[in-house]
Amino acid sequence: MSDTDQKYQSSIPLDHQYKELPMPDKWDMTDQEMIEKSESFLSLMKKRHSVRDYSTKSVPREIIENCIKAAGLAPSGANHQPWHFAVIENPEAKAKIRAAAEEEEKTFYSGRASDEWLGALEPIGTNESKPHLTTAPWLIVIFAQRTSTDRNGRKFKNYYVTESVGIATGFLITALHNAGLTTLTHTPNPMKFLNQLCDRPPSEKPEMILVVGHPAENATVPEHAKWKKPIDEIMTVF
Ligand code: IYR
Repeated sequence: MSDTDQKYQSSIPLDHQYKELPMPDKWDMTDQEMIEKSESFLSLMKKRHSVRDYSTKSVPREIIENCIKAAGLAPSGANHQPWHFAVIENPEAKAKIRAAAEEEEKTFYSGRASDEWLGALEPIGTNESKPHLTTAPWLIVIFAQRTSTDRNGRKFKNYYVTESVGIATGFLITALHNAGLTTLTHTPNPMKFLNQLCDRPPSEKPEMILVVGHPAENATVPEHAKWKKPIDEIMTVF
């Protein structure tokens, strides 16, 4: 299958000229209203946890689709939107991903990772077993497009791809949390097997698997994950 296959072609209009529009969706809020908004968003985000224990409870596809639409609104280099989200609900497809991920992870945990890396992971308690890849109702595999192909089959470059896909992934995780869902970012190492399993061209780089669902009744989180850097360490004011 070649990269220029029609199903992989980008609909981005490369012939657009600069034209300005009055800013849409402008709103006015008082400082007090904005403080309250920022506080309530902060308390929502404080309730997001990376969870590894999922229930098999199903999640309507419409929610996943809305959250991916929100991710697709992220800013990106030259507005090229260099991302693709492969969404997997089919149990056999999830089982294949789990088997391939666990195969790679076995090698990672039993020698490929340095002692320093394994030491850093110790407080998180991870290992090569990834049951959440089959229990959770949805997996979203996020692909980054270093290059794309236009409607005429011509290849063009994308810019700030890692940054753009990172921002879109942040939007997605936040949208899913806001919808009441639980997520885990999972990065089996290496990840190239995902191209074949998700039918994506070799020009795309799998960035991560996002596990999406409801937490199991007895779900736990590592205590270490509750430790967050204080504001005076992550912010300086000039
Ligand atoms: N890919 C492995 C290892 C792993 C690496 C980091 I960095 C993490 O924050 C967590 C896990 C795995 O998913 O288990």
